[in-house]
Amino acid sequence: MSDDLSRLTSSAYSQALEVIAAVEPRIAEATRQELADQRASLKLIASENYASPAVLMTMGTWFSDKYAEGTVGHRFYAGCQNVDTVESLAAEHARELFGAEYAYVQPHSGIDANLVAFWSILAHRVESPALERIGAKNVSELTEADWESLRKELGNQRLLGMSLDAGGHLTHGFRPNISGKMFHQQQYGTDPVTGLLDYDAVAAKAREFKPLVLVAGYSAYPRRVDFAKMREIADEVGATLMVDMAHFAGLVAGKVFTGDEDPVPHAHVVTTTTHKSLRGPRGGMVLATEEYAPSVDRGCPMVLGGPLSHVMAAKAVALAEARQDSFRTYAQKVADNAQSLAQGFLSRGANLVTGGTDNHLVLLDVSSFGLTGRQAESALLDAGVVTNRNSVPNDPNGAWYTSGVRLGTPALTTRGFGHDEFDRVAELIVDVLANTQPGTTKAGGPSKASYVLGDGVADKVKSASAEMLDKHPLYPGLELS
Ligand code: DSN
Repeated sequence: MSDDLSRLTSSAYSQALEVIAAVEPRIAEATRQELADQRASLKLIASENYASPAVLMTMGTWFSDKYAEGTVGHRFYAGCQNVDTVESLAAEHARELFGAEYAYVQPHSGIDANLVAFWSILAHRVESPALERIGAKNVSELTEADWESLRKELGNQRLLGMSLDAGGHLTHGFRPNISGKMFHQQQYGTDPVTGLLDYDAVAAKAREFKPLVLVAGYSAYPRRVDFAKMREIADEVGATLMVDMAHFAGLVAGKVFTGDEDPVPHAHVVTTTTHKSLRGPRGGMVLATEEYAPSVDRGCPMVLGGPLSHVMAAKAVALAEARQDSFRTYAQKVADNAQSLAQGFLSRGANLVTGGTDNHLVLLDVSSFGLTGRQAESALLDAGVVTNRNSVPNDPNGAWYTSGVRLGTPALTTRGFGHDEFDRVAELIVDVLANTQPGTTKAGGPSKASYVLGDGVADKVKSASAEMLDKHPLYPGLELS
């Protein structure tokens, strides 16, 4: 940020906090404290980032007060002309940034984006042909008996996605999620030896299961995916290829993932969040081919409540930022830094799922330290290192305690961390884990949650981190009065 912008941002936030404090001072205080805490910790949660002040400020306006159910030019409320401007601009930036035929920027989150995608695929692949068979143009023409048979068809579809412990997401057909209830689902995993996706095995499963929807994408798989191969598999079995690129959208936008690694030219429908590696506001988005556009466009009110117009405005700002050359430099650094982090662990004898990374995250298997993911996550937090525990393939500790810790580079790369800092981060993490012992339950048995962190380790790591964090301040120049 230039000095002028820093001064303006400092003054804007200081005054905004005064306005908030006049109503509920505890919220103003928590907001100040959140900035202080984020500034003072090593944020390694792979799905988090730091949005620019321009993106953050765009969310704090009166667009929040406007209802705008429907789509651009076709709203269920009057007075949506400015929301139309915002939504059209955000969609235009998204289409041009990703080279997509169609973009839908209303989803409030990644899960919402996936729900819109599921319903769009069902509407396009099941509902439309059923209407044709019945001889109706529109669902409003259906009789109750027609509805009954349509419901049976819609609710009798198959989805094949990556399993949660191989790195897939809850919404890719995992049982406790609605996606695992609304579809008959099966999951594909990774190779038990290499930990890598085995496309032949995915194809074999798809041939046997014949899904309507093949879901690709992940939230904890530290490797790139060949989407051209996934599309071949989908085409062979007549499935719609849906890619959830929430985690790596920034690497697609920044042209780190191109050709077969770019999902947009290969998938029928692509979903994403906007706040992870893409560094925008918290929200979701759907990209689609023209063929799927009309059914995605029905997302609100079919699946979603009224769009968050203030967040769509912030999406437009973030997408405009992502179209700048500097974003490509950032995205490449995110990937390079993940390599540095991975090498930092491997050179110190730690185990990584798949033996490394070629995206923005690493999955550290902490069982060699004698710890569960839960113990490791908690000990690291004591030392000011913010991570999240994560299952590893075939995890003996299940999804709650886990055996892994997931670490990503997008946030600290935004702060300006480079190779040396990420190597040092790996060293500090190994230091914490090597000095953490599993604790015991109240009854004296082995515990998967409690732990004992060696004396002085947290302070030593915090002070080593502080040196790096001070060198790369979060929101440089932003001073709250
Ligand atoms: N919560 C996101 C993540 O951490 O990957 C996905 O929902």
